[in-house]
Amino acid sequence: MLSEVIHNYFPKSRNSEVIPFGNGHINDTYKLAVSNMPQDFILQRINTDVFKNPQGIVDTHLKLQKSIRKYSDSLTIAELIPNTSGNFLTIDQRGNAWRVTTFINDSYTIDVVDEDWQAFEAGFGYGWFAKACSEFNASDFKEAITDFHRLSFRVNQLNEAIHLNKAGRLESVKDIVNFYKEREAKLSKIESYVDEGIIPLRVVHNDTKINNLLFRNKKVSAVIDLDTVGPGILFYDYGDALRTSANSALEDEKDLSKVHFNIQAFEAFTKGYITQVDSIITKSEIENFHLAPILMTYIIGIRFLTDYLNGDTYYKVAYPDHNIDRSKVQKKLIESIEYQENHIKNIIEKTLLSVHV
Ligand code: ADP
Ligand code: GN1
Ligand code: MG
Repeated sequence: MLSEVIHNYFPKSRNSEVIPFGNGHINDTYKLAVSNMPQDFILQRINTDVFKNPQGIVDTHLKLQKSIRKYSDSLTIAELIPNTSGNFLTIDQRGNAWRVTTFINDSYTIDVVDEDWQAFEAGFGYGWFAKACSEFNASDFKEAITDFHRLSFRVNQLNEAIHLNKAGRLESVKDIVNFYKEREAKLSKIESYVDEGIIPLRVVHNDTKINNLLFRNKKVSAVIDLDTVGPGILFYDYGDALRTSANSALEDEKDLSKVHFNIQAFEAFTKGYITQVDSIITKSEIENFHLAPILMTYIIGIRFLTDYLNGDTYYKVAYPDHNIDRSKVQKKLIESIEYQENHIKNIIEKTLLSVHV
């Protein structure tokens, strides 16, 4: 299957080496080395259970790669490579959707921030991406997954999973379900700000976890995983990025005593972010930013919980309790954020509100 796909891109190549690559939860990712080609590639089977319109995400990627390079020499995105028919998407005989992009050399990903410069660079990287996308009109893009970050949609999915209890796991996670349920009403209000147009709709990344950035030496060098790029608010990207960039531990850490919201990393991220977005961000956006880490952590936390209750049909899992372990980490992070609420607000005031346009 793989060799058939590779042949579509490199018909003259005799040998190729394909190795599974990275820690993504959604697509199947391989590093591809082809004989006679000086550079390596990333080959990905797009998860079409998740992305129902793979051509749409390829089209979005092409739009970005046309314009985004002018924004920096030091930061980049991977470029899509056409197959021999000139298409950027290859559908194999079984109906699988594939794409090939350039491999960003000498780079690495980070899963846990353990030094402040890493968080600063993460903020710089996602800030750069926000600025580079500010030339686009949200109305020219479509959401890759409808209502992806809409809290009410995610809550409905959780309620349905609770009701159906497909995997028979509900009883064992009642306390976790209760934890999330208790916070639902308080967090719902942010959705209305978006609907009322108080927070402007932009083109944003929508999946800003820290391992969707590539680092080279001690600098951020690329923003990857562009599948979800489309309409959204800066709030989503800022909050979702902090969910991992300011987590003191892994997203699936079993020892919850290691998990807390690292306020120093949070501040460093915010400082890196504002160096890039200072010319585009507005006061109305910043005013709600203090709610972003908690809301985005909450949304991802209930998505992991929902998937656990449904029997692990969405995220890749390495073992049966993987999704509930991830959800417990988000729960612990939420508790830590709640505990430091005032401190978070103060840092945003000091770092962001003083420089807004
Ligand atoms: P998923 O949607 O499954 O998360 P990603 O597009 O994020 O898939 O890719 C998974 C991993 O593969 C990334 O976290 C990164 O380690 C690696 N990766 C993806 N694209 C590139 C690239 N162009 N160059 C180098 N590494 C990459
Ligand atoms: C998925 O694709 P990946 O692994 O970078 C997910 C995100 C979640 C994240 C949680 C399309 O991100 O929304 O926040 O897992 N992406 C999709 O780790 O659902
Ligand atoms: Mg990814």
